[in-house]
Amino acid sequence: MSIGVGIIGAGIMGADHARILAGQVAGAHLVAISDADEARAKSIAAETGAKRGVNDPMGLINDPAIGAVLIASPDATHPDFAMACIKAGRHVLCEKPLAPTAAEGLKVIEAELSTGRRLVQLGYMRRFDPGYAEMRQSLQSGRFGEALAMHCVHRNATAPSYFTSAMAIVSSCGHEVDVSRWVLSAELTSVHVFKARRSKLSHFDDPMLVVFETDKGQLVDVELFLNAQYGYDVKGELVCETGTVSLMPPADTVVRSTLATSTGLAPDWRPRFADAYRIQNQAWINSIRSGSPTGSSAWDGYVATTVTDAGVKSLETGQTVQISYEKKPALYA
Ligand code: ISE
Repeated sequence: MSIGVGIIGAGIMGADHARILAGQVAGAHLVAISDADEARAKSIAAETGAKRGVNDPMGLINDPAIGAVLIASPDATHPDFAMACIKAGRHVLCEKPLAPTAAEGLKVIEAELSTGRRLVQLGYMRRFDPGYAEMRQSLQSGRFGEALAMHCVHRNATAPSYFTSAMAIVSSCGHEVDVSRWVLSAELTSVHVFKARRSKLSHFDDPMLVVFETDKGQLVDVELFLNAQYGYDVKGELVCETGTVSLMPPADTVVRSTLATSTGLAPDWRPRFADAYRIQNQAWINSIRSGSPTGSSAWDGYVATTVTDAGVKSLETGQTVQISYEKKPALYA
């Protein structure tokens, strides 16, 4: 049976998810798209063949024709919408972050625990990127011995004008938090945020260097540079005892011309992670149909917010901050 999907938010990500679900994912159909700007919701609904464009997210959640809801509204609204979906028994794919802070994320965990089943998947799509998946697989194969460190670079061409240093840690660095935990099968135990000399083209601390320690004694370093100007650029290298595994530059061709070789870069994350989003969204629908959850859970979302809370504290104090978590409930084992 095809799953009826509703999307909350018709901005950059909501529209992208609507196109992916309509054109590249089997086993689901779009029922409604909701946005505070109803005209925008209607326009994306018309483009993607969704039955309705509305400005009533609660009505969408409670629509009996909708079995699964994709939340792509502004970050601060995620926990309330996720809890309303849980209450209505809807499956959820919630764009990251689960919540702006760990305290708000915990409320979602409590709501999910009260149902006794996992309904929420977090949109940390890098877990579905073929490069990161192969990196994790290489480590698990044991071919290169133990993992010692992971180097990450996260650059955007430009950040939105409303972005702050704290948002860079929560919204952007949150990806590295999730993917490094997943690749290393480890938990992050401390964080120190260093501010580099600020680019004069940036209105917040940019670039920053973020260094994490893991419970296995590894180091994870992240260069966050969200006004790098030249394009969207994500790099990752896993350093093991007898070898390293690096992400390849995401290009199908190399151009040689006028005494130089070059490969293209995307303006933002959607082309770079197009495969990851498509695979993630198909896996979400498959997991609803099969009853076996996949991807990042609400717990992973809570962990990411706990780490980013600590990162924001380090940014504010200039100190290394130790990270502690609630006890992991059995539902997420
Ligand atoms: C954005 O929300 C994303 O998720 C992108 O992957 C990230 O690169 C960007 O910095 C975030 O703002």
